[in-house]
Amino acid sequence: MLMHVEPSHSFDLAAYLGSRRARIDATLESLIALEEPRVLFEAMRYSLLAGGKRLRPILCLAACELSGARAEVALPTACAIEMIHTMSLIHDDLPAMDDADCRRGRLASHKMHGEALAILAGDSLLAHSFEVIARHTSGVPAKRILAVIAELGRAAGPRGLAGGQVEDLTHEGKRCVSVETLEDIHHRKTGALLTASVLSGALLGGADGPTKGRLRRYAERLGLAFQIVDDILDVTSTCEALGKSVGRDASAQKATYPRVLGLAESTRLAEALIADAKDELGCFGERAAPLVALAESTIAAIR
Ligand code: GRG
Repeated sequence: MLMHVEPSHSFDLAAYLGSRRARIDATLESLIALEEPRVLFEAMRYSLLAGGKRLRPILCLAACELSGARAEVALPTACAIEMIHTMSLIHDDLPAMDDADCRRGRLASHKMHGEALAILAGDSLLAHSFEVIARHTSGVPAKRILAVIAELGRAAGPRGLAGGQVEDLTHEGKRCVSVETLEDIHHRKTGALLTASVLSGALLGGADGPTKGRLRRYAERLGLAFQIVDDILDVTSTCEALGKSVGRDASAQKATYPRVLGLAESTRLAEALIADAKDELGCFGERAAPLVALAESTIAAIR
């Protein structure tokens, strides 16, 4: 039976996030130093070091620690995951995709560097991410590293991000999209990389089967809730670099939870998913405090 998990009031999430982000940002900075061709490295760094929340790498480090290893073991993989995520954001913003002008409070990569360089910066980040894992991970059996590479390759490819994006584009503008289709799109576009982030940490940390199962279910629920919240917040998003409300208006054409279920039901569903996600971690007690607090923070913005 699942234990109900109450919020951990003693856990200081803000301090935790601050120190984790600082560690991740410093490592990312060192992993992509400026080289030739300079314009390419500048474009990679422009998007990667633009100050995202670093949720996926933080999840990876937290899952590694919960599984019994030092977070440091998973640091190269955590940074590689942020590279894959950033690559997907750059390509998502392209005119052929969402055609967005802004990202992370700045001009989108193609608006700043032109389309060709934006595409190549994304491609380079994706390729570099796997090189980083292979070259920089140490103190872990090679078998675990291979399993991580397989997880992340799957999450980025046709069964994950790329496939989810195709599904999303296919359904764009359609009046009737079922909840099942929507769930499938979101599982691939958002859930796959979030889940792979948590599982990679678990694999590197040496988690046993039941722990991996619980972490997977936690991450799947969190991933879906995260996307529902993102859809809800989309309605009010703004771009400081342009000084105007953008509301990611490509999403006016997109299948989203608020459009299919309405705002109230979407909010209720996100809350229920987060409660389920936390319940998966009940048996780990205080060890799961960071992951529980992260799950709670995901829906704080819509409460
Ligand atoms: C990876 C091969 C490959 C292709 C990419 C373009 C594409 C295919 C997929 C799009 C995936 C995408 C952009 C999904 C949206 C996920 C999402 C909710 C992004 C926002 O994440 P946050 O809020 O952003 O964590 P920050 O900026 O904080 O990192």
